[in-house]
Amino acid sequence: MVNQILLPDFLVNQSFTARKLQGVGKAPSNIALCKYWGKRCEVLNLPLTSSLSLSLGDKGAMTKITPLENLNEDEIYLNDVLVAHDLRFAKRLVNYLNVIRQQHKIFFKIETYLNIPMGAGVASSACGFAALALALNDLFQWQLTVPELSILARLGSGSAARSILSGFVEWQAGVRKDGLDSYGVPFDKTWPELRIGLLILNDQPKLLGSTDAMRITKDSSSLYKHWPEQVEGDLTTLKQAITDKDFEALGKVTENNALTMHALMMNAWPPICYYQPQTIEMMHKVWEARRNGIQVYFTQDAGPNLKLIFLNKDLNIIKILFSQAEIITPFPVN
Ligand code: 2P0
Repeated sequence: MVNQILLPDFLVNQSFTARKLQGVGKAPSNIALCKYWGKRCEVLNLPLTSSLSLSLGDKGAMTKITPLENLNEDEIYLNDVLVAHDLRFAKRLVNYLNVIRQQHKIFFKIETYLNIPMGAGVASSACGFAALALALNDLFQWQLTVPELSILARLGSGSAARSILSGFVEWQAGVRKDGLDSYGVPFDKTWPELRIGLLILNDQPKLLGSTDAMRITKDSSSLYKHWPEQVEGDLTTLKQAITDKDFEALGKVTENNALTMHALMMNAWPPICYYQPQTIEMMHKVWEARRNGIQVYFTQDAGPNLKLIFLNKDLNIIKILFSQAEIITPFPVN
């Protein structure tokens, strides 16, 4: 078992001399249609199963990283506001940078800009760590490949492995202990008619983070043993649905995959329940809409908010039924 993060092989001989004044990286957020839930290695964020996501178009993070002269700690800004070092956001960034810089005594000003609602469960850690990995690569001009960038981002947060790419992305679980085969690969299809509706029902920070929730589920849910088999089937069905542009199949598998993930959590001990009354209320509203012939489905991550998935042809009715939804266009529309 790996319990300390070693620098990935591809960075060992790289230079840590900045090649420009500032490195910049930009990455989209993503939502999983087939979820990542459970790790085979917590230190390296290696998943037990592969997962498949859809990136959120121009919604995500932009990060600028500037080496600081004569300072011996990092300066962290989020949307132009200085972040105190004892906050979770800052701690995660500093811990991540400590892994990357290892023995090099080099500190940074890190400026992250998010254009997604904070605390809305739209994977701000995914796009944040992906943008940071890209910014480091730019600053030091490492010329890393896409798999290497994905691995680097994964060390910050698992789902960040998928945010290095855009569109549909499969994060391959891999089998290697060092994780060098666990990275995002494009599933190279577009679907410009797809729309995502973010339903922010509660923006309070969650009580239990994903890392802990995954561990509790994996260790205590008697149903968890069925999860890898479900994921395998769902990945196959999703890829076929995307290839065929079969929206009903895509919606059904996406919604069922999320509900199954939450069922595993309810089956864990202590039980984990990310549902709030408003979550259930909105699920019923989605099901009612479907009974009335509207093709709308939802997915839910480690929080109470729902993400609707529908086609542009139903945009007007969705805007009426779910007036609070923020509409996202994942693919460029001509
Ligand atoms: C996903 N989630 O596939 C799943 C589904 C939430 C529910 O990946 O511990 O922030 O940093 O690897 O990536 C959220 O967990 O967890 C997540 P870590 P991460 O999108």
